Amino acid sequence: MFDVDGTLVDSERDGHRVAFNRAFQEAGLSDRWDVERYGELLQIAGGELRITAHLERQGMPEGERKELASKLHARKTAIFTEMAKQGEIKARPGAGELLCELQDDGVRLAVATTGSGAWVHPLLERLFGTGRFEVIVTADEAPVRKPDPSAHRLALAQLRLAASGAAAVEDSRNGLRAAKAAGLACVVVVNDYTRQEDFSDADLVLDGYGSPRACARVLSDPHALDPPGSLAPATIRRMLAGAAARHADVVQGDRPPAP
Ligand code: XBP
Ligand code: MG
Repeated sequence: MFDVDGTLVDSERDGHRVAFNRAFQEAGLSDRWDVERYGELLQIAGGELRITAHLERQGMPEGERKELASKLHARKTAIFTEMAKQGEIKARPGAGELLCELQDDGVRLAVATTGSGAWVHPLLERLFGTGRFEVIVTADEAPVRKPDPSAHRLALAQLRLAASGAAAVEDSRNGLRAAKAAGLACVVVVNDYTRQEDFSDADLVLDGYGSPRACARVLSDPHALDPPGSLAPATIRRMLAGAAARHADVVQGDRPPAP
């Protein structure tokens, strides 16, 4: 179950951030989010809430900022959708390869994102082909943003799977918290914006998907999964088997001793 922003695609710094700034400019506003400021704002999941928080910090009254944020976000969505359709947003290196390997291995693929459906669908279609994913949950279907687990839970329900039968791939603390709250094992593939976040409860943390030419660096491997320089289907399967065994141990431990 893949997240989109920052996980499957490199979309924040040169994608969403640029689209927000264009929307500000078109509306005649002098606000611009530089790379560093945008990194701070990423703690707020969801573009409209991100704009609202920014306007609130500037002291704009509630009624006014809600209306403006909604207008700006609608325009930002249109701009970003066009960027996605034009091929300006790139896949993270190795993401497409991993999807192919998983599919070849018989793994069912899904997306759980808190981005807007308007741009998620054309972006996935252009980069990976939407037919590849059995289920795609966006903010349109699960409007309460991560770290809320509703996107992951809805994807599980649509897949008709228990949490023990699926794994999440995320790039951020918010995404990891959402996946964990839904009961999923979770691999985090960090990027420059999320590298410093707290991933202590992740099942595996890598600095990329890795390839035979550029190995992924393992940042945390609490269950000794020992990935072979890349995130391989076998590693994900081992992670799920380990999570199931630990769960069985806990359930066993909860039972009163046999008479
Ligand atoms: C991604 C987000 C999104 C995008 C902007 O979080 O927070 O809001 O930054 O997209 P995650 P919208 O990767 O955890 O899903 O403007 O469409 O909200
Ligand atoms: Mg993300």
